This record gives sequence, structure tokens and C-alpha cells, in this order.
Amino acid sequence: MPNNLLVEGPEQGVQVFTLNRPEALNALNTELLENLAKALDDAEADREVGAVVITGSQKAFAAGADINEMAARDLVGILEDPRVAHWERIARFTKPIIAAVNGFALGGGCELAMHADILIAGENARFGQPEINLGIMPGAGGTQRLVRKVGESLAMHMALTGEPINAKRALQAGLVSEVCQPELTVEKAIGIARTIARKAPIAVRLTKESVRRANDMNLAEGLRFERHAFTVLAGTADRQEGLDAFREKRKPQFKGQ
Ligand code: DAK
Repeated sequence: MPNNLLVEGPEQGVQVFTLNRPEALNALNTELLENLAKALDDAEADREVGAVVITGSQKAFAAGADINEMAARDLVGILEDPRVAHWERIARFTKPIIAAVNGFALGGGCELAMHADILIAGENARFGQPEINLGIMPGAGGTQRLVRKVGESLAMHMALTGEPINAKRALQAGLVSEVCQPELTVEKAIGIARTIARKAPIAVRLTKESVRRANDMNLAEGLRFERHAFTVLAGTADRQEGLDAFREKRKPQFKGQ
């Protein structure tokens, strides 16, 4: 059976994961999600990896959860769904994830894209939560992360009508940070990931966590977290290196310490 997740790198601090189920528009079946979760475990442990890129094909980032597999699950099957743990693994990943999205990012595909920290979209990208058309609803953050990213009105529109938005609208709404030609999305995402991978790893990790917490905490709690994280960095050798390098007019050599 062909490998449904292609893994490249790490190269210059970046690992690239390509969803590879072209026959099903990269629909996320359990095996693919499990492979992605395992690959993230490995990337988490690998000090050579500073950031990862997740992408699909030109036609589809991912057209959602695998509907055939979903149809076979009853209530107990859903309660015991192993995919929940895989989704949680993706959400827990501490290094930056850049998504390069072309074509369909629907249902679980849109939700996977929203697990990324930075989203780059091709002009042909379509983001949507069409679960309502199947008599179900989003199950991996499509009613939660989407609201936080695009606001309640557009999130309601997408989740209740099932209609997708195009890349331009996604950019206006703040779901993606950049739109480019579909052939360039992966290159752009790798470029961003490489830039991040050159920074001090502990500072990157705490910055990601702090920005993420802005969604979960009120301002006072968030500012307290930021201050604590900032203080923790004072104990790192990389902070000293960064400050020294600036004053000595040279490039810093960060070591993740
Ligand atoms: N699952 C399985 N197969 C899919 C698929 C999917 N989501 N999407 C497409 N395919 C398959 C098609 O069945 C077709 O297979 P063959 O017939 O050739 O064997 C092949 O991919 C090509 O698709 P089409 O022929 O339909 O291609 P078109 O260009 O005409 O249309 C499309 C593209 C994306 C508009 C259309 O395929 C489509 O509407 N796909 C379904 C999109 C969708 O409804 N997605 C949401 C699925 S529900 C949870 C976590 C996550 C979720 C739920 C719970 N927990 C942790 C609890 C997520 C749920 C979902 O995502």
C-alpha cells in the first residue's frame, strides 16, 4: 500500500509532511492521522527539527475525515474513536507548524489546517466546514478554533450553510496570513519554517505557547503567562548568545540551551 504520509527532512531545520491519499482527496482516515501523530512525535524529539510544514496536493489539502470510515462508526465507535488521541497529539505539538494549503481544506481538513500556527494558502484554496450537509457537525475544532480565527458571524455562516470560502476571503478574515500561486505555497511555507528554525528553540517554543494562550486566557492572565515565560528565557544560554551577538555585530549561534 502506498505510504499515505510522505516525510521529507529535516533539512535546514525543517521537516515537511505531505498528506498523500490522492484517490480520496487526502481524506483523513485513522491510518493517516496515526502516521501524522507518530511523525510529530518523532519531530518533537528530534533537535534537528525547528519547525514543520504540513501540506497536501494541488487539488486538496484534505477533503475532511474519511466519510466511508466514519459511516462505519456507531455511537460507541465514536466514543472510543482512536482518532481523538491523534488530533490531541497534533494540538499538543510544541514546535511551529506551517500549513501550505492548496485546493480543498474541508471539514477535518480545514480543522487540520487550523491546527497550524501559520497558514499559507494557494489562490485555489477552499476552506469549509461542510459537515452540516452530512447531518453531522464539526468534531475537531471547527466550531471553536474557527470562531477564534474568523469571528462568530463568518464561522456560523460556514458551519451552518456548509459553504466554503475562497483564499481571498480567508485572507480578509484572518484565517490565513498569505495567499500566493498554488505552485509556490510549499516553497513559501518552507521559507517561513526555515526562518523560524534559525531562531532560539526555547524562545520559539515559549512564544508559540504564549500566543496560543491568548485565545484561552483573559488579558491579565495572558500577560502574567507572557511575563513568566519571558523570565524563564533569562536562564537560557541562547538569550545570552542573542544579546552578545547583537552587541558584537555577528550572527547568533543558538544551541537550544
Ligand atoms: N472521505 C472519503 N472519500 C472522499 C472524501 C472524504 N471526505 N472526499 C472526497 N472523497 C473521495 C470521493 O469519494 C471520490 O472517490 P471515488 O468516487 O473516485 O472513489 C474521490 O475522493 C474524488 O472526489 P470527488 O469525485 O467527489 O471529487 P470532486 O472534485 O467532484 O469533489 C469535493 C470534490 C471535495 C467537493 C467532494 O469530494 C466532497 O464534497 N467531499 C466531501 C467533503 C466533506 O463533506 N468533508 C467533510 C467530511 S466530515 C472528529 C474529527 C474530525 C471530524 C469528525 C469528528 N472527532 C475527533 C470526533 C471530521 C469530519 C469531517 O471532516
